[in-house]
Amino acid sequence: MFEKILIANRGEIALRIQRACRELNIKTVAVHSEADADAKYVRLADESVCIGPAPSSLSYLNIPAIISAAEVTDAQAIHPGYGFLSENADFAERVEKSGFVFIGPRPETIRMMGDKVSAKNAMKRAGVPCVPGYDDALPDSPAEIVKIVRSIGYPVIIKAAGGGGGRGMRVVHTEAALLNAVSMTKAEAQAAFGNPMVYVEKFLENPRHIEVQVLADGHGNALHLGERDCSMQRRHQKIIEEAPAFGISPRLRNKIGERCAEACRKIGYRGAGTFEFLYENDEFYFIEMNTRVQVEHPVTEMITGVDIVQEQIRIAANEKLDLKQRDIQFRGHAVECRINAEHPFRLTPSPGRITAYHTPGGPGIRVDSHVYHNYFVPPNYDSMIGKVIAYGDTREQAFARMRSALSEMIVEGIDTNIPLHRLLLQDAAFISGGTSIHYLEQKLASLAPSE
Ligand code: MV4
Repeated sequence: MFEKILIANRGEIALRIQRACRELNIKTVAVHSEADADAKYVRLADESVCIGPAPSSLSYLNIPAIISAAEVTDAQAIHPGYGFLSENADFAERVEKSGFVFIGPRPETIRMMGDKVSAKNAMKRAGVPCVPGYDDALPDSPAEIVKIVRSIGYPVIIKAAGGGGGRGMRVVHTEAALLNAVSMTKAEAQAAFGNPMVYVEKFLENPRHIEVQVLADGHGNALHLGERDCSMQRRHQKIIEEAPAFGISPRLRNKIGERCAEACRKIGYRGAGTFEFLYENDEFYFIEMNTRVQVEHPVTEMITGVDIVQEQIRIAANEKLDLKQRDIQFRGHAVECRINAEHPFRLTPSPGRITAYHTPGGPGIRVDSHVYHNYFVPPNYDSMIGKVIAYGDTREQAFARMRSALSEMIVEGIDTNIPLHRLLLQDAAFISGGTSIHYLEQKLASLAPSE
């Protein structure tokens, strides 16, 4: 096992990774920007290195500074967390070329999943059900494009091969709008990702976003940890996630989960990973794979008892998975509310000083957050300041505990989305279960038409 790990991230996930390291008796190195010098996880780390000024491009995305920090502190491995450099294949490659272990998949795997066309083809070949569409990037010939899309049938969605997470997409309802939409998406893709390739899929009108968590070692062993429903989102930012997904039977869970685990074995996947699906009319359709730990990993940890971050570290240390699929029991229900420093309905960021802070507790409540009384939320980064996770024997109990937790929670001095969470936990359609990816945007529009 490693003796020292450098954590190339900030905020709650930096703290989460540190906790996993401490339990495994691994020393930690925190790297931080000038804006994060006073952060709790920086003080709690065994060592810390300032890697640059506040803007991410000069600090958390500064590859040479991070590798130098690993060199001067003699760390053996680098955990990238989520966001920032976590899915950057060039970073993973440079980490390994510099003699450190990258805690994540091989650089070639990250690169393959970063190209959404090659990711989809790999998964289709490996037996994972995909959204119907055309299996290649679109050709240049207008006549061929028209023919391809006629065979799929309208509506379709044009997506950038180098995109993902909702960036660079366009829905097309008619042939009249097709060629212009393709040109526009290509131009945007070139500008945003340096890659003009686009592909086309049947557009699913009202799906849910359900994802499957997997763990795979470098020795041919893979297992799934069930699914999460992440449909409660706006502008591609999830705000509530839960596990298991409402209405998925154990049989269906095991079927789709086993398809994902088998795909991991077939492509030689290593590390923790997430298969993202759209779910509509009782069918799963693969869209993308994430090669990092995700914000919402705690809901899976709560219902399986598996520490996903510790497993990532063990796998990176070349250990074999000691868990077998039959050891994984799904028990109870968990829900997570992401707490953001933003106006609850206008959704504008609200950085600043936290003048009063009280976190909830009690049975089944977990709070993953790096903030504290008098903490200053810097304006330079993502607005998420923490996560409240509620576990219960049933979905009803988990929701009741979440309501109680949200009623106890106090964050003053800045705006947060806690009032929105309180409202959603009382929402009849959400409570009934199975609301789609469009639900929150519709609800927000009906709540505050004037705002
Ligand atoms: C889709 C889709 C409908 N049909 N693909 C957006 C994020 C990116 N990961 C894929 N996305 C979508 N792909 C087909 N064929 C609708 C979305 C989508 C979405 C997906 C997941 C979560 C939120 C979303 C919000 C809007 C659109």
